Amino acid sequence: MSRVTLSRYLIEQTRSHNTPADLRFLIEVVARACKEISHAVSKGALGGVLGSMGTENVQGEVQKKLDVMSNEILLEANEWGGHLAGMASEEMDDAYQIPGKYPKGAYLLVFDPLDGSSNIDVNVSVGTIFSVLRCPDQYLSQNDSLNEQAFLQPGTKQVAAGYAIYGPQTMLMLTLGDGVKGFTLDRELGSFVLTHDNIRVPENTAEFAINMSNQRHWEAPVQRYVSELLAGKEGPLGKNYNMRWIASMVADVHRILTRGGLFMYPWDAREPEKPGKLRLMYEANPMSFIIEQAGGASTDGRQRILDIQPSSLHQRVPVFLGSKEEVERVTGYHQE
Ligand code: P6P
Repeated sequence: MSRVTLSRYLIEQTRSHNTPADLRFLIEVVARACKEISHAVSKGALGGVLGSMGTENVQGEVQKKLDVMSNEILLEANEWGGHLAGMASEEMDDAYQIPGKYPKGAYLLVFDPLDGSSNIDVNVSVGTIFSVLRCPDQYLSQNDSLNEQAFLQPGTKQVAAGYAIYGPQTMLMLTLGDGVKGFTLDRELGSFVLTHDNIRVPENTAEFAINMSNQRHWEAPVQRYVSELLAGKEGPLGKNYNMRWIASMVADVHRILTRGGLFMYPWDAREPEKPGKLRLMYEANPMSFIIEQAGGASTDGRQRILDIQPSSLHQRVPVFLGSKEEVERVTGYHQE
């Protein structure tokens, strides 16, 4: 059987689901940028790209050289194409305005250019997370600056979401709202090839992912639930659980997408004014869209993450996502 590349998949989606040409072009451009990021990441010390910039991003996090480089790769790849009204990134305080010399389009691209970058210097998988929204008509203008309000849409408004994971293989996981597809980068051809046609998250699991060093800071219900997981067969859940924590959301979510599991980054008392560590617009929303499209569930502990009405570009949320049964057990939240 001839191999289905990302380009062929997108063309066939256009025929079967009327995927707009500009959206198809957007995904192709983002995928190409991810190939360039993968190449830079894989060079490591040989590319002079490890280590920090000595600067901090809007989150107050130290910026790695590859954070800034990956951000620039995505901006430069997308700004000229005429498919975007604007961009927003974990690495930039404000929305990115499309330069006046280029035409604007109808989509908004939001991304974490290099998630898990604290792992780069120790050669652990990192990734790029992206989310695509339509720009509301009232904000579309070829001449005026894009108002940041245009981005503040609930996750249910996403038209596409995906991530690239730079691990032993470079893969692109993508949803256009019609299930989740996985593409593996064939480095010899330079093409993403469809290798996982219809990904489903197993409904139940015996594996959870959380940073246990924060346990004393969690709310009581989360502490109780995690202690039940640790109690294993002898405990109330009646089965033994395994634990993984890579501290790279892309890698932890990819494992869950592949073999099931529960990912948790709860609110904790270290920074009580912040509702969590992970960012809604370019981490929680795209990952929640993907997980739901694969039959999983995703909540902030009280409501469906995709229903949250954002109040700011870099808003944070608690995240509980993965195998539906486990998400429901820990949060009492029911995913339709
Ligand atoms: P901690 C990476 O910095 C990140 O944003 C996610 O990719 C990851 O899941 C989380 O933070 C790890 O956080 O507190 O365990 O280092």
